[in-house]
Amino acid sequence: MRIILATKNRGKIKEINAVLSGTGIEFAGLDLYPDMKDVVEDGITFHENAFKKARAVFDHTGIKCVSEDSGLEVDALNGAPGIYSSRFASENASDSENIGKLINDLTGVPYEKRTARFVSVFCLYDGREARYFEGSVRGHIIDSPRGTSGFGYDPLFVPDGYEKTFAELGSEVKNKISHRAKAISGLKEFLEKDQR
Ligand code: ITT
Repeated sequence: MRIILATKNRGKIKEINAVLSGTGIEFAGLDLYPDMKDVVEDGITFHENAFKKARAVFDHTGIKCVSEDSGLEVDALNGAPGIYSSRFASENASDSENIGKLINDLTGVPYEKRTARFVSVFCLYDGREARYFEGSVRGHIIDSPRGTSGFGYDPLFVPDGYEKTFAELGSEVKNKISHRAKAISGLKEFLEKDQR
């Protein structure tokens, strides 16, 4: 089964491959298509942006593909940064710049009101039909980064039921309980049935 994974985010690629390891399902990266241009993510939902990425890669390669759009929704910020998570501080912001802005925007908000959720939406597109697989995980945003594993906002996010951040818990725990792991489990089930 040849499916292209339509993402340039190395953190995502690593996690997706780790969750799929041992299943026999393997996605090919975009490495073979260095001329693939960045996709403009101007949709207003995770679903729309996931579809835009999958369609652009399908149009370029002609091969079935899977994309993912994800982000962090913070309740005290009315759901921000949401679909703007990767460019929260500025258009080409680094993870640490985004973390800095989030800490700043939540200054003075008490722990019990710092609730948030990570959301992941995968889109599988074969040129005719798009299918979506979603997952989310709730937790709290702390006021200074802790831990070095993972990527993005992981050093600030403490998932419900734990006292450590995703960046402290490490990939073994994160890849069992994360928004991405949950979304992939639906995708995996679908692909396994599809193969039979
Ligand atoms: P692609 O579009 O190429 O897939 P991207 O990084 O631009 O890569 P998104 O538009 O989906 O991907 O943005 C997702 C952002 O949400 C990501 O850059 C992080 O800032 C944040 N995010 C998503 N999942 C996360 C996770 O598991 N841990 C920490 N931060 C996460």
